[in-house]
Amino acid sequence: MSHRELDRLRQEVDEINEQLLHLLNKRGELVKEIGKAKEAQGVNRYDPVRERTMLNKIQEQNDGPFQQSTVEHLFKEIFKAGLELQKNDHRKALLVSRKKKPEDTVVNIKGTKVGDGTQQFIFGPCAVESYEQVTEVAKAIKEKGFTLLRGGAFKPRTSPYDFQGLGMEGLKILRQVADEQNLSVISEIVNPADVEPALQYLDVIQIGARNMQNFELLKAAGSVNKPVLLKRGLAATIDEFINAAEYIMAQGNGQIILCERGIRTYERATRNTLDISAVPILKQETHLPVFVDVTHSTGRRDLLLPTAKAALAIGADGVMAEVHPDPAVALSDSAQQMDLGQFDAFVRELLPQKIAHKM
Ligand SMILES: [Mn+2]
Repeated sequence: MSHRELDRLRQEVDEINEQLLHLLNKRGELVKEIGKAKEAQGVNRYDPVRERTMLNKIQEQNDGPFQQSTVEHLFKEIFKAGLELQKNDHRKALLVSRKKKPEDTVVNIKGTKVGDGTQQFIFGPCAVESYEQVTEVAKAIKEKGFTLLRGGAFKPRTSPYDFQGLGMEGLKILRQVADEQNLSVISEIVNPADVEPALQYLDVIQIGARNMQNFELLKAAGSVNKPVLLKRGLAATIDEFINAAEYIMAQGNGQIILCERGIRTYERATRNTLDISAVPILKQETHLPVFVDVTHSTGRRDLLLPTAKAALAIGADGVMAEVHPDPAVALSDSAQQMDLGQFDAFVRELLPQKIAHKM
């Protein structure tokens, strides 16, 4: 075969590649159309009967040189790619998705910007116990130059006999202390009816892990103009987590911070298993800022620092950890809260540049 002949054949192959590409994309467009029509009718996208009919027809018409099994394999791949297109199209519809909005969402909490590339921190006791207890922690937070104070007033506990929190009284204490120390308040709300009355005390509404799929609560938080910190459920997949955020945003409130707080696995060395890879996945899939709660994911004081380092290294927008003046007598989570000395050491180790800067 002459060089010229080979060139000619290669050119023909190139042309066929081009035609195939064109046809594949044309098929893709049609499949997307079908996907939309099916969605409108509420019909399942994948239809194995239809796929079998298509394959049979193709194989009937196949006169080589490819074997039937090869043809089947090639077309199965094409079908799969079409199904993926439909799925991507569906995902595109989510308001919280990167596909919908490529730019990062920045949540502004009274001047503290979460999600703009700077690292932010939320500290405070597990539960609000008294004005004095919250003040002590708040002063330590302020002294280190942080601005976000957490504290639980409504505590959904595993056991109904455990401390349930001070309720609205606890929120009032948080507000008073935060105003005195010039901090912002983050606290959990558990009842949709409490969202409105709590607004005057809160700067960020927290929706806890046990309520991640409390859809009425998500809707209530979504219909007010206040940032929301949404924690991942203890047995929730990333997809379920993203859809929970979508519930909030679908009501009009897009000021959402996602918080990875560990998931339940068979591992018992930690209270939960910190799903650290969820952070970059959530950052890729959504435009929302992502926090890591190192206290509840590990349940161990000795792991707070290494997991916080990991969280920041992997791209989290911030870290949340619990601090109590005297964890030994704390009414909840006494095993994993830091005391004020440990809090000092934690910040010094985690953010040496911050402390150096202050000196
Ligand atoms: Mn706690």
